[in-house]
Amino acid sequence: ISTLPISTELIAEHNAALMASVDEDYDALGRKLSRTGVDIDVVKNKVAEFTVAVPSWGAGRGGTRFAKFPIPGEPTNIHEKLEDCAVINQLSQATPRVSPHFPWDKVDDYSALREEAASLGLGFDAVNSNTFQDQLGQAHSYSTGSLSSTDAATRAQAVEHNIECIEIGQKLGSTDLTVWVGDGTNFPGQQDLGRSLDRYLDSAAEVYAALPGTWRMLLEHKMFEPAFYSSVISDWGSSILAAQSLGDKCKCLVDLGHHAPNVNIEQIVARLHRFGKLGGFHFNDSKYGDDDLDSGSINPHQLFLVFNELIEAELHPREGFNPAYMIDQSHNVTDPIESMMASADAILTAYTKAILVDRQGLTAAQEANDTMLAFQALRSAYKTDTSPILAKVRQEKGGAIDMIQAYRTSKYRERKSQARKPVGLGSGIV
Ligand code: AOS
Ligand code: ZN
Ligand code: ZN
Repeated sequence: ISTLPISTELIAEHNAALMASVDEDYDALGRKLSRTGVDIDVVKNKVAEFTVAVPSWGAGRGGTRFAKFPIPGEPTNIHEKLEDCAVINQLSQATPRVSPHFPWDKVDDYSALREEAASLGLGFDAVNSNTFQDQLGQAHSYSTGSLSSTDAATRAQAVEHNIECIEIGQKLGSTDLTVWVGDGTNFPGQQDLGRSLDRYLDSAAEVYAALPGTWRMLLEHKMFEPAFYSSVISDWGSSILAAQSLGDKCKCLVDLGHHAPNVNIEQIVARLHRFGKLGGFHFNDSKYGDDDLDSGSINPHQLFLVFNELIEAELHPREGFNPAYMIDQSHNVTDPIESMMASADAILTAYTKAILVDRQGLTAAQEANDTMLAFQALRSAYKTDTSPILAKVRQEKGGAIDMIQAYRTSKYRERKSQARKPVGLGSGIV
């Protein structure tokens, strides 16, 4: 039995009021695209198949190490988070999977949780382990690192936690384990840079050995934070070397915010794909560092260029090309449901524009070294307003044409603020 949180009548009524203008814009765009030989319905059908996962922790208000400002009606446990994720999926029709984080989302009965998610129209995506903070009652502190700690008992505990995450994931129907560690140093000389990677690789190999048949291990690199001098898996170079030494089932995950400003992330994407190691994404945007701002809010063009490489990768697949797409953002000043709906829209927009690139024209211009025409092939796709395609996709799948407006009309958050207990204050690390 389905228990969807937003009334389907409300969505239908909302769409009915906007349908005529969407049709008009869709038809106009269709005529424009047909002049260059593009069938808008083909594009629409491709976009309708694209989905991106949302993180369970993204449903709560994020925060910084300085403050967190909770909102009334914020979810406080995995059940409430799933319900909020169901709203995002119901209105966007683009986010049918949730990525859980342990021990944050720990429950007693995971088969029941899987059923609960299914009744909300959701499944589970990659499982995330957490060895970057200590939990109450934990035997060994991660203050010396986790998979790379100099302390053998701490490393063993981190390995065991990752294996437990795989076991939980199996019950939830996941097939990927995402491993991001905060391991690193704050002072030159604090640790030996070579030997800490040795220890990481040895521990990671133990986790890798526990992967069930079809499972993948996704290594997420990050330049800095919480470690401010050196991080063990700091960049895509460390990540791909680790993934190559661990084995075929180990791939790299690119979180867009985990690079130095101005780094050419789309080229990293192309490189990882070239060596069959592109495993997944955490979408967000950044201005300075790991800001976890909403996808496409700062640099939508970069997002488009990343998707341009993904389309290239799709057309020239390497073995095992099947990236796990996920949003990973910190919603510090917005309603997380609204942010994730808007982000799903930004991600699908970048994807749609990348589909519109005239691939033959682009390749011909590249072969002929016609720089301007090659650039224009990308530019003219990027300039296209694809919103009528996205609105139509949502409407046809049962979502809302204007997600934010429909969400506000539903008064979902107001209702939850009556029903849910208030969230405590404190730093909301994400
Ligand atoms: C941390 O910076 C990473 O983005 C990870 O993906 C992390 O596990 C996630 O943000 C939850 O804290
Ligand atoms: Zn991330
Ligand atoms: Zn991050």
